[in-house]
Amino acid sequence: FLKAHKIFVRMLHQSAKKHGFTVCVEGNIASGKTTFFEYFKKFSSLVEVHEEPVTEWRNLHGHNILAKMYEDPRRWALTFQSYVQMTMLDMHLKKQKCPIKMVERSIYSAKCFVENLHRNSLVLDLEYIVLSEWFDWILKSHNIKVDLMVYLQTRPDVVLQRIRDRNRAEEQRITLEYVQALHDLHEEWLIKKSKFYIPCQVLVLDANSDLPEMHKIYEERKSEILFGLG
Ligand code: DCP
Repeated sequence: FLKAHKIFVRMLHQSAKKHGFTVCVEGNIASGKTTFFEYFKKFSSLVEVHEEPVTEWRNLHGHNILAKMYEDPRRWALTFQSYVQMTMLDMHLKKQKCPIKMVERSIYSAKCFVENLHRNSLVLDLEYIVLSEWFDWILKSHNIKVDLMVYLQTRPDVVLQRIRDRNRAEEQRITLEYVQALHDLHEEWLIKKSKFYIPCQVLVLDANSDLPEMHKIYEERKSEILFGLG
């Protein structure tokens, strides 16, 4: 098994090295992006992982901007989302050192959150316009390369249960309606393909199962995830 594994890793290495491959991992809140990365971190010579800087969002020069956003979205959603947009751009522009770069979410999925906030009047029309102008300018003026999006598709009731179980202080106010709305936007975007721009092919994985089952799925689908859909 070890020998086969080594050969597999060498093959992946050779192929990905030629091109440099970028994978963005998308999905609802608590869809299992962190677990996904835990699995792929074992290919450390091949894969570099760029996780969302949630720690920074919780402590930005001493301010918990994530908490502020949930406490008073009308006041803080624009501030939070403009900072998220900047941190996403930073992740996209980070120089790639390994053949495969994995990124948690993307500047594209930040749109789902902004859209949801706007639909619920938590960002005003003009705030929405300013964020969108920034977004369009970023895409026009930077080369943001994404080769594959992995969509961890989950049921809203499943993610809500995970949010309750992990019990992050900032996320206590999240309701089923909120994760349902984010779910619907992800589905419109990545499944129906009727909303927002998709920069590449999308691999959809059922991510409702528990951890051991998810690891099995990643093991079975790893060459598609690391190489793309061809
Ligand atoms: N968030 C947000 N707007 C964004 C990105 C994130 O409001 N544009 C919020 C939602 C969560 C927190 O930030 O409360 C972390 O978001 P993620 O869903 O991206 O990360 P998770 O930690 O939930 O990922 P997972 O559990 O899938 O590993």
